[in-house]
Amino acid sequence: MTDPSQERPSRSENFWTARETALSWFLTTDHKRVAVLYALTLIATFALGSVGAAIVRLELITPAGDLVSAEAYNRAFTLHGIVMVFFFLVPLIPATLGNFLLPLMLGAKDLAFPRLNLASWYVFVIGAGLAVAAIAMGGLETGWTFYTPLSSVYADGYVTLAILGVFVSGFASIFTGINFIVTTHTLRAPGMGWFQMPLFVWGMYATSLVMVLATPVLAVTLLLVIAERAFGIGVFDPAIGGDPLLFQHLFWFYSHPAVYIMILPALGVMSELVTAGSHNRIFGYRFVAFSSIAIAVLSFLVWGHHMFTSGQSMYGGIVFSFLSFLVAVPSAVKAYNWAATLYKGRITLNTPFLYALSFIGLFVFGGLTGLVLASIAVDVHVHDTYFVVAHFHYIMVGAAVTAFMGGLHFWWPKITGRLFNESLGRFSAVMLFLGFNLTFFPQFVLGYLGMPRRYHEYDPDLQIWNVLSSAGVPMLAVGYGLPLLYLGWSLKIGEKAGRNPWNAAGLEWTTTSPPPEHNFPEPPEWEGPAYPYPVGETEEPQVQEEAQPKPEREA
Ligand code: HEM
Ligand SMILES: [Cu+2]
Repeated sequence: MTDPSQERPSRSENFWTARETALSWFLTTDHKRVAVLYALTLIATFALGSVGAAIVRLELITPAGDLVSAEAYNRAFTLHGIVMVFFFLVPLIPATLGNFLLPLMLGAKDLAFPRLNLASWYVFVIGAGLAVAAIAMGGLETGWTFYTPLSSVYADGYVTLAILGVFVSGFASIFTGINFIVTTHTLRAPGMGWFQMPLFVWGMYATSLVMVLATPVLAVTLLLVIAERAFGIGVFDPAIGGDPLLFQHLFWFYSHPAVYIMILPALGVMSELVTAGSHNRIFGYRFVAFSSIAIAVLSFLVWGHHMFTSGQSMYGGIVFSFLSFLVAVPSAVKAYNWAATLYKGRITLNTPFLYALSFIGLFVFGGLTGLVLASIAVDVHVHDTYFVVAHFHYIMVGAAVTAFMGGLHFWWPKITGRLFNESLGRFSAVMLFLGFNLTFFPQFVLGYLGMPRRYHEYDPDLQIWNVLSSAGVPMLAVGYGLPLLYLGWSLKIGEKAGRNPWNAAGLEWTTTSPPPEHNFPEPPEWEGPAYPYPVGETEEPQVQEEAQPKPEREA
C-alpha cells in the first residue's frame, strides 16, 4: 500500500500497485492489466503447444515410429497446431503489446471499451479451456485445419469440443478488433492526425480490420462442422449431399487472412524497433502505413493458393498464384523502407535491435519461400511436405514470435519500470536466431526431398536432416526460456528505468515507467510529425531515482 500521507497518490502509484487485491485484477478495466492477464495466459498456452512440438520432434529423431503410436502422433501435432495458432499466435501481439500500447501511443486514458476488453480475455480463457478440456480428455487427430470429411465423419476424438473452443475464442479476436478500431478513430490525442500515428498503431489497425472481417467466416464454418457432426445436416459430407471442398474454401478464406493477423502486428513492432534502434525517422512513412492496409486487403484474395492440388480450375489457380505474388509488393515496400531507415541511422546493437535484425532476415527468407510455394508448378511438387512446414514456421515463429520478443524487450522498461540484463538479452537473441535456423532450415531440404508432413515414420535416408532439425530444439528452448528468467529477475533486481531509456520517440515514452493507472498525469498533445528523431540525445537517460513526471517533451 502507498503512504496515505502522500499528497498526490495517483502520481506515484503505477498501474501495478494502484490496487492490490486479486479481485482488482480479475475485474480490472485497465488495458495495461488486461495485457498482463493475456500475457500470463499466453505463456501457459505456449508451454502446452511446445509439449506437442517436442513430442513430434522427439518421435522424428528416428525413422521408425517408435516413441508414440501413429494415433498419438496425430494427436500431438494436432494439439501443437491448434494451441499454437488459435490460442497463442493469433492473440500474441494484439492482446499483449497492442492492448498495453495502443492507448499509450495515442495519448488516451484507456481503450474505447474497457469492459469489452476485459470480456475478451474471459471469452478467450473460456475458449482455451474448452480446447484444453478436449485435449485432456484424449485429444483429436484432425490437424489444426479440421479438414472435412475427416473432421466431420471419420474422426473419433473430441472434435466438437475443440471446435467449440476455437469458435468461442474467435469472439475474443472480434472484441479486440472492434475495440482497437474505435479507439484509433476516436481517442487520438489532440494534434495526432492519422499520419502522425506510430506505425505500430497502423499495424494494429490493419490487423483489427482483418480480425473483424475474417473471424466470423471461421466461426460460421466451424458451426457448420458441428451441425454436421451433431445433427447430420449435410454441408460437407458428400454422402449426405455436402461438399468437402466447400470446407477448404471457407476455412482458408479465414485462415489465410489469419496469417496476417499473426504477421501484421509483427511488422508494426518492427517499424518501431527499426526507427528507435537507428535513431532515425522512418523512411517513407506513408508507404509503410498504407502497405499494412494493402496487405490486409490482399490477404482476402489469395486463399486459393492452399488449394492448387485440390482440383480447382486451372484459371482459378493462375489468378490465385498471381494475387499471391502481389502480396510480396507491399511486404517488400516495408523491407526496403526499413533498410533505407537503417541507412544513415545511428545504430545501437542492443537486444531489441538484434531481434529486429533477425526478424528481417527470417521474414525475408520466409516470404521468398512463400513465393516459391505460390508458383503452381513447384507447389504441386512440395505440397503437404516439410517445405510447407518450414515456410510457415519461418513466418509464424521466425518472424512473428521474434518480433514479439524484440517488442517485449523494447517496451519492458516501460511496462515494468525495470531494465533487464543486456548481455543475457543479446545472448538469448543470438541463440534464438541460431536455434531457429537449425530447427527449421533442414525442413526445407526434407520437404524438397519429399518428406510429407504429418507422418511419424519416414525413409531412413532422411534421418540426418531430421536429427539436425531436432537438435535445434534445445537451442530454441534456451532462446525462449532464458528471457523468461532474466526478465523475471529484473523485476526484483533490475535497475530502475527512466521514462525513456532508449531515447525513443512516441507518447508512450513521455509518461512514467511503469505508467500510472490512467496513463498520463495530464492529457497529452502531439505536435509535428511522427518519429521526431533524434530524441533527447543530450540528457543522461538511463537511471532515474523515482519515476516522477517531468514536463512533457523535453527534446
Ligand atoms: C508460435 C509458434 C508455432 C506455431 C504457430 C506453430 C504452428 C504449427 C502448425 C500450424 C503446424 C501444422 C500442424 C498440422 O499439420 O496440423 C505445425 C507443425 C509442426 N511444428 Fe509448429 N508451430 C510453432 C512452433 C513450433 C516450434 C517451436 C517447433 C519446434 C520444436 C515446432 C515444430 C513443428 C513440427 C516438427 C511440425 C510438423 C508436424 C508434422 O507435420 O508432423 N513448431 N506447427
Ligand atoms: Cu495462404
